[in-house]
Amino acid sequence: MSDRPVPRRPRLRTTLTLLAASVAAGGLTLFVAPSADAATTLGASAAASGRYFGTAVAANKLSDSTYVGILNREFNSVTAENEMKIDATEPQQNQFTFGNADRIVNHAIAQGMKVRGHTLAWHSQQPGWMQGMEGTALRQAMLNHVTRVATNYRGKIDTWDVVNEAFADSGGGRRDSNLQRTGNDWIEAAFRAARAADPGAKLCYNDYNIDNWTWAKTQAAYTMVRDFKARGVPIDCVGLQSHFNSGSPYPSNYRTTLQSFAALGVDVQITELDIEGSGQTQATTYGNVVRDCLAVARCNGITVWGIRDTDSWRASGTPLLFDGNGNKKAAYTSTLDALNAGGTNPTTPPPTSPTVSPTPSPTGTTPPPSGAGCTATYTVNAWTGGFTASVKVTAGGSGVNGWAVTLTLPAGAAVTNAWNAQNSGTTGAVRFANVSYNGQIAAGSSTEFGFQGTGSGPTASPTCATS
Ligand code: 9MR
Repeated sequence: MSDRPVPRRPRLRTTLTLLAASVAAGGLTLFVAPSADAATTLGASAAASGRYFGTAVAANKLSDSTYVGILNREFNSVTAENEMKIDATEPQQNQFTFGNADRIVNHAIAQGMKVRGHTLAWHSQQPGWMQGMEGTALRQAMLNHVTRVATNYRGKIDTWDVVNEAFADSGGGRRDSNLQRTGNDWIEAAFRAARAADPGAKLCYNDYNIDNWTWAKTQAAYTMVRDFKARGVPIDCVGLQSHFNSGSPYPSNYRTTLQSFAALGVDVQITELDIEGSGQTQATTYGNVVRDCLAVARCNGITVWGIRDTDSWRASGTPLLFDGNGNKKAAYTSTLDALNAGGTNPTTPPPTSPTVSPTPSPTGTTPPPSGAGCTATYTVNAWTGGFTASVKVTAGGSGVNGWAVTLTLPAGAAVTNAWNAQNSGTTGAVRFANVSYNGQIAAGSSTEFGFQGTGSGPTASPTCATS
């Protein structure tokens, strides 16, 4: 041994020194290159280029240890497969249930994963009470739903699919639905309500069969997004579901579609990816999809629609990355290799500030109390014929045990429903009193309530009184 000229240990030190110097110089690309240093999970590999790799999750599978093991190891974003849909979160009108959605959100937060919210307004999976509604009543119920659910999850959702699947499968027009029949502006009204409720979340339009650039449905969605951007409707991203099969195959112009949407000034995300097939053919298509996303700076996340083939809504098409036993398929390896090969880094700007009409408030403020009393401020999100208002009640230096805010509505306006407060009257000077659980406010602290109405929103200053 003593005659060996180059011992191993100094060589290792040299390597470590070079690595440290590279990191210090910001040379993280070293770890993206396909080498022994490449990331070994989908999430970590996507994160190396500033993206996420997510999956749809079903709450009832969070007790399956194989499922959770893969989820926690491989993914850094989740979408509730069904638990945040309208029928799940508002089964009876104005009665909200978040139990199953919370199980998914809480799991994701504990694991440091992002959450894609899916979905606030959709013609499908409506609860029975909503299916039977039309017109103004439905428009208001939809906006109330958007406001309440987005408010409930404010601060926890990275991106909301605000509106899902609003275009017809052929012909390039809107899909007929009870929501569409409330007026063509229902989509932008939903986006405005979502922005007002959770200004920090990115807001997406999400659809299937908008992958092929030459298809009329793709062009229809593109034209809507271009119009929204031109008119200041608050939209941040487009979700391409990308359910690929023989009837709707991966198109060779997919990258063009991603680039074209991105050029409008929105992020693009692949939101429900699954590719029916098997073996190397399927693997190659997965790799192509990932390479297309990585080639587009604003394609900042990919979500597959389930973990194992047996978890899929189309299980017989074996469209996912893991087999029924949780083993990695060739499609997994191809996906990871494509992620590890790297791509452009995303240049995602923060969400634009809320664009609502009329200009967001706080509109009126009562004078600050000197040591006692309360103050109120509010913001309004209005559309033609209706509005929602969010009111913040702040206690003065002595704290309060009960409060009431009075807001005067303009002529013709009327309150249709309120949350976290009880209203007396619906027109003119309307009084909103605390409910049982939010009457007590500690000194300097705040609570919030909201209401929805027809006509124009309030513009006058509110008054706040203790009781
Ligand atoms: O995967 C979901 C499945 O469990 C439900 O039965 C189905 C009901 O509509 O919805 C599936 O998810 C859909 C998603 O919400 C929207 N895009 C199409 C997805 C597959 O149908």
